[in-house]
Amino acid sequence: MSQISPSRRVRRTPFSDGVEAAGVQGYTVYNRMLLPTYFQSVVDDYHHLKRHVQIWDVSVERQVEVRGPDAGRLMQMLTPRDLRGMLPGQCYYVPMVDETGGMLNDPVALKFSDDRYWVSIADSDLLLWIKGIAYGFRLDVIVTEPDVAPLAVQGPMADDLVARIFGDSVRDLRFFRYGLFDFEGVEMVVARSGYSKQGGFEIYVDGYDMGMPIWNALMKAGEDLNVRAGCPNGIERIEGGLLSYGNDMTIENTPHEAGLGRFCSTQTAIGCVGRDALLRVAKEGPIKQVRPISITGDLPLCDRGWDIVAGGKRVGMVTSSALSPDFDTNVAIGMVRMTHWDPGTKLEVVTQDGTFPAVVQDKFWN
Ligand code: THG
Repeated sequence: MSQISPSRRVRRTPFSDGVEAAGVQGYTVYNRMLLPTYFQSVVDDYHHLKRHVQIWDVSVERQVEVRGPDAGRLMQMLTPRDLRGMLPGQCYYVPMVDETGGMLNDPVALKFSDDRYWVSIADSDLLLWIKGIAYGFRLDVIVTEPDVAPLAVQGPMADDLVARIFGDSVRDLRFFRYGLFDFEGVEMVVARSGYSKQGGFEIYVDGYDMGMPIWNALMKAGEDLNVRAGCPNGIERIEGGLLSYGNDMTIENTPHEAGLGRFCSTQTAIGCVGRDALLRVAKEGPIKQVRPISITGDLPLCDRGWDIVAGGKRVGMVTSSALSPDFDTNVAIGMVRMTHWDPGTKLEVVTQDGTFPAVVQDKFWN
C-alpha cells in the first residue's frame, strides 16, 4: 500500500507527536484529520485492547459547539431523538437526519446547559449543516468548532488508569455521563464512553497545548498496567456492532435502516426537520436493515461494498468485514433486504477475490 502524503489540509492532532513516537503504522483520514488504524497489527492491537488499556487519539471526533438561547431548539431540529429529557451531565447518541430522513451523521451530543451543547461528530461535515440551519431559521445561536480534541482511554484497566490521573471519583461516572475533572489546573470534560465495547473514558482535551502533557501523563501512569497507544479497532468494533458512518450507513439510509430506531422517538421529536419523512417510513418499517453477518473463507480486506446474493438475486451489501480471532469467523456488518434478513438465512458474498458463503446472525458478537 502507498502512503498518505502529509500536508496542512490533512490536519495533525494535538497528540500526533505521541502517536508517532508510539510507532503508528497505519492511518486513515476522518473529518480531514489523521486517524490511526493500527500500531503493532490490527490483530495484536485487538488482543491488547481486550486485556489491558489503550490511549486513543480520537481528535477526529470534532466538536461542534452550539451556544445561545436557541441552542435547545436547534439541537431538536437536528435529530429524531427526543431531547426533552436530556440533562446537563448527560451524553446522548443522536442520529442526525436531513429533511428526507437521510442520515447525515451519528454523533454523541453532550449537554452543558439549556443554551450550550457539544456535538461530537462522525465523518461528515456536520458543522456546515448546523450553521446552515441556524442561519436559515435566523436562530439566536453561535455554531463553532472549539479547540477540543477527544482522547479515549479504552480497555478493562481504563478505570484504574484514569483514576490515577483524575482521582477515584472518576470511577463513579455512569455510562454516557460526563463530569468536569482537573488536570494540572485545567478543567476537562471526562465521559464514560468510547468507540469500543471494552469500557473506558473519553477525555475532551481542551486546548491544543494540553495534548502532549496529558498523553504523556497517561502513558507514564499506566506503565505497570501495560498501557499502549491504540486506536478504534476494526475487528472489535464490528464484533460489538458499533456502526461507522460512511461505511455501514450513509445519507442514503434512514436511522431505521441503520438499526438506530431505538435512538429515535420521532413522534415526540417536535421540530426535527426529518420528522415528517421519518414518521412515514417508521410506520411501514424499513425494507432493508443492518444485520450482523458471519462469512466463511479467506477474505480480502473489505475496502468496498460487497454485494450479497441469494438465489441469483442481489439482496444486500456487506459494508464492513474482518477476521475475528476470538470468534474464529469473519465478522461482518451488512445491509440486508427484509426477504433475507432473518437469523440463519444463508447468503453469498461477492468480493473482489471471489464468492464466499455467509449466514445472518441473531446478534452481534458480544
Ligand atoms: N465518541 C465520541 N464521539 C464520536 C464517537 C465516539 N463521534 C464519532 C463516532 N464515535 C460516532 N459514532 C458512534 C457510534 C456508537 C457509539 C458512539 C458513537 C456508541 N454506541 C453504544 C453502543 O452502540 O453500544 C451505546 C450508545 C447508547 O447506548 O447510548 O457508544 O465513540 N465522543
